[in-house]
Amino acid sequence: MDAEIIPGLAEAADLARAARRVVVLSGAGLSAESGVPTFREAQTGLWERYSPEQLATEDAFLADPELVWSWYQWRARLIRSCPPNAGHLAVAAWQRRLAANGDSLTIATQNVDDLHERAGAEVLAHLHGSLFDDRCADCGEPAVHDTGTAPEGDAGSAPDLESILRVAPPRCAVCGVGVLRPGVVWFGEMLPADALANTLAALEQCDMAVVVGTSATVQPAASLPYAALGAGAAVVEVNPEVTEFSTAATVSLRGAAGQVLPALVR
Ligand code: BJW
Ligand code: ZN
Repeated sequence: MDAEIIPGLAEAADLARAARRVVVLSGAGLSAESGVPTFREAQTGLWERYSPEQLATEDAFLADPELVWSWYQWRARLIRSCPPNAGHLAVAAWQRRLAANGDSLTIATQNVDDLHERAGAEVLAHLHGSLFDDRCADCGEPAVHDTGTAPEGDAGSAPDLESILRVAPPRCAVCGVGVLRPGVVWFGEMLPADALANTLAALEQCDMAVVVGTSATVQPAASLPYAALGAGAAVVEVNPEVTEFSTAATVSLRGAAGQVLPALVR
């Protein structure tokens, strides 16, 4: 659909033009047009093909560190091959424009990729961590190797777990005892306290929030847009599908981020 004729776009664009303190809350759908799979979409979502219980909990890692490490290495390689899309670029350009006027745009993302950064934006909070911030599973120290560029090679298609190329997680160079784990937040783990607190503080002071590309099902991230509403801000949702948050949003724009965000902030 042509972004210009999306219901609510004109109202949302007016809000965007007037806003001086913006928070963008992004989820996996923002990176979908870059080729990064989301989690819960029918057919293409990672949790349609893989079991989060087998891959995305601490117990899963303790039970089979090689399997979990190897799967996350595949995810990291895949993301390395994906460029930022028009949605990431629009957010980055909007951030620069507001900053040049002495205003602000703060990004808090649930995404473990680095596509906001590669689009040129500064990210306040990676609420669910990052695929490129490995740390020791024992002592917690960050990996000393450069994980920012480590996972190279062909990402290939989504691997079968039975035949995935198994690579043992490297041993921690700091304590020499533990092994490295991906720096992501698994189910049952707490979000980084500073990331959550800083995001809440930004939401409490913003005049507009944009919630883009999240199914709004995973807590506590799913509750964050309500903090902006509670502070009196307008909250615009961008998503091709209706979500749990749609009815609460000030304006809910039904469309893909790569189309809607450039039109919203033009
Ligand atoms: C587009 C688009 C386009 C498509 N443009 N849009 C019962 C038991 C145990 C725990 C719980 C429980 N009930 C609740 C909990 C807590 C749990 C939780 O919320 N679970 C629910 C699923 C039920 N939460 C946690 O455990 C969190 N920690 C916590 O709460 O600590 C306290 C606590 C401890 C112990 C017990 C209880 C509480 C941690 C959550 C960590 C989530 N981690 C993951 C994996 C990260 C690592 C990895 O990448 O593998 O984070 S799960 C996964 O979901 C990932 C994502 O960040 C997160 C959110 O997904 P997101 O971004 O919303 O993606 P999708 O796929 O869901 O949606 C995509 C959307 O995009 C869709 O709406 C599309 O329509 C849209 N879209 N194309 C715009 N082009
Ligand atoms: Zn260690």
